[in-house]
Amino acid sequence: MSLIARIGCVAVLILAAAWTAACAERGVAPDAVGARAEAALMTADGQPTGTVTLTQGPNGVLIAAEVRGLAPGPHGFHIHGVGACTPDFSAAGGHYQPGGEGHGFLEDDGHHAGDLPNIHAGADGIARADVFTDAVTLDPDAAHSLFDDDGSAFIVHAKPDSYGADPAAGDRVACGVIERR
Ligand SMILES: [Cu+2]
Repeated sequence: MSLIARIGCVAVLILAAAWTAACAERGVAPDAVGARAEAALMTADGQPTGTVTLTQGPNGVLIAAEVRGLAPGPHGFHIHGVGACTPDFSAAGGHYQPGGEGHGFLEDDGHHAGDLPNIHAGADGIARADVFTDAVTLDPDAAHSLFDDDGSAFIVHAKPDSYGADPAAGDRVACGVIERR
């Protein structure tokens, strides 16, 4: 084998190793792609108030939300770290953060895996949003899985997330446990 061919082979091997490492880090196993989940949102008094659907893609999770009965304007919309909404919405715990980062898209230290952009309700009180994130996965075997030991839940807040270290999003007005579909 010529020297140039050998160098070429080494380069291919290095690229293959880098590609494998990048895919492992992202944590999306091929057999997890296409997995679906859903959260049925309810108000504090137990009334249905919307649905969030999640679809696992090869590079992250696509989240589609429709929430009704909101005050017009922006609302914090997060994945919280415990799959429970009872006896009250505090059961959902804080934001999902398997990596231990701080909160806020605009902070230097990264953000919680469960941080998501605010959703905006129109004058009719309905908010619809599509969001994509690679900070979480539906793959139960990955470190940043929404299906960890205690599950996960969506929370809609009364006020918008500040995107800073203190979310300041106020009361929890809707909650839904994330379940496989
Ligand atoms: Cu929240």
